[in-house]
Order: sequence, then C-alpha cells, then structure tokens
Amino acid sequence: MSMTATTAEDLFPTRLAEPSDMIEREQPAVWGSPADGPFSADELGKHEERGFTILDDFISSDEIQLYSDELDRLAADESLKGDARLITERATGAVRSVFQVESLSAPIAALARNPKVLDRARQILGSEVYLHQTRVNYMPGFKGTGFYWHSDFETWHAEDGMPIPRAVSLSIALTDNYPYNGGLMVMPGSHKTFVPSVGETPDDNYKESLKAQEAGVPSQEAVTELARRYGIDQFTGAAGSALWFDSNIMHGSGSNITPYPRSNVFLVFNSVENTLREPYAAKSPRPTHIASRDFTPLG
Ligand code: 6CS
Ligand code: FE
Repeated sequence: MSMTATTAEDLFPTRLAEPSDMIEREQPAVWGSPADGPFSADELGKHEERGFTILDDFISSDEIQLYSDELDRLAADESLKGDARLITERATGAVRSVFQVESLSAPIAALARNPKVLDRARQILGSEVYLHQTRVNYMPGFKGTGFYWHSDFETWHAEDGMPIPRAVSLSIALTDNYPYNGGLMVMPGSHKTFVPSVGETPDDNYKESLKAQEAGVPSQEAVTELARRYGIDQFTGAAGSALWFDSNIMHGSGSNITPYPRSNVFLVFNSVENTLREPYAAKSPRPTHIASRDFTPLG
C-alpha cells in the first residue's frame, strides 16, 4: 500500500449499515525523524507507540494569561452571538467552543506559527502542515458536559474527506486538569486501530455533533475491546501543559461537576500531503470554519 493517499480509494470505510471488523492501520503516527525538529528519538518513539505526548510547562505563565484573556474576550464578544463559529451548551447556552479561532485572535494565529508548535507539528507529520481545525474549548464548573468516546479521524474522514490519519492535534491547557474535572481520557496505543462506525451520517450532522457527538461513535463492544487491549489513561497536568495526540486515538471525557472549570486552545495540523477531498461518508462537506479547505502551508 502506498503511504501517501494518491488514489481516491477509501482505506477506512465507516458509517456503515452493518458492524464490521476493526482495521489495523498501516500508516505511522510519526512521519518525521529526530533530526527534523525538537522532539528527541525517545519522544518520537513513545509518540509512535502510545499515540500521544504530554509536555509540561509548554507555555509560560505570561502566555497562559495572554490566551486566557483571549478566551474571555471571545466568550464575551457580543458580535459573535449567533455566529456559526460559536458553539453553545445544549442545556445552559453557555459558550462551549469557538471555532476558526485563528481568524478571531491574532495571538492564537501567532501561536500556530510559533516554532515550538510548528516545528513539532512538521516533525510529527514529516511534511509541511496547515491548520485543519482550530478552536478554544470552555468547560465550565458544575455543568460542563464531556464527549463520548470517539476518534477525531473517524469524523474528519467521514464528514470532511481527510484521506488518512496524518494529522496531529495540540491541546494546550489554560487551566489545571485534575483527574476529576472532566479531563480527557485516552486509550494509549488505540491510534493504531480504526473502528468503523455503524449508521449513516445525518444531514447537517455538525449542527448537533459539536455539542454531543452521536453519529460516528464506536459501539460499546468496540470500546470494551479497545479498553481491554489498550487500557485507559487520563490527561492531567497544570495549566500550560501541552498534549499532542494522533488524529485516530480513541478518547473522550466525562462531565465536570467540580467547581474547577477547564479550558484549552486546540489546534489541528494536517499534512499538506493529506489534504481534504469529498467526504467519504456524508452528503456534503462541513463548513470551512470546522474543516478548513485552505491548504496553504503554515510558514
Ligand atoms: O467534529 C469534530 O471535528 C470533532 N468533534 C467531535 C465531537 N468529534 C470528532 C472531532 O473530535
Ligand atoms: Fe475529539
């Protein structure tokens, strides 16, 4: 099999009528080498094996303040009310996410080009990269709701037309992540296994899926099998820590009934050799504020 997607062949059939076998992925998670950037050989090896890397103190306290101020500004921005880029909580109407945030915040646009970010994204993906999706997430205390288990790549493949899992996400924590305030759970190593989902993609699925994902999630049997194979880890870390994770890793989060809110900046880099086509399992592509079709390399 070719490592780059040069044909329109669908290597990851999903949103199927019937359950089907899991697919063992042939593509690596790490496409570059130690000489290409800041990650050491050891870090790259662990990233390949586990599908994620945590870097403590990735940003300084001044940077935490800068981006937190941007989050506060965006959440309070009256001109964004009713804007498609703003996603609110079903139950409370509180701001849950703001998408395409690099177009709304100069500091976040600059962050994506900061060498400590961009050089690592390029190193993992072994090519020039562009921004597939960006957002800031707000999980309030007491009433924050999580996301059921999913692979991001499953959605990006089915609904956005991303050919193969050659994308990496960076989540930078702006608040402390404890085991108990709705933090992300991941299954280490699960990025190697693609779980086809059952059920057609509803029209305009994105209007609901960014509040609570229903289409494209794995069956309970599949989650049970993956947990048996890989176990479950939780991302904890102080504000300023970074989580780099593979596009296909199985992850999810619970709700947050603690008083401690959780917020992060979330940047998804895709390889310029893996640009989007037509969706593999949806009638029409999602809007570009959720899945960019501007494939200009970051530089
Ligand atoms: O839709 C997206 O692009 C992202 N959001 C959800 C809830 N699932 C897939 C992916 O993580
Ligand atoms: Fe996700």
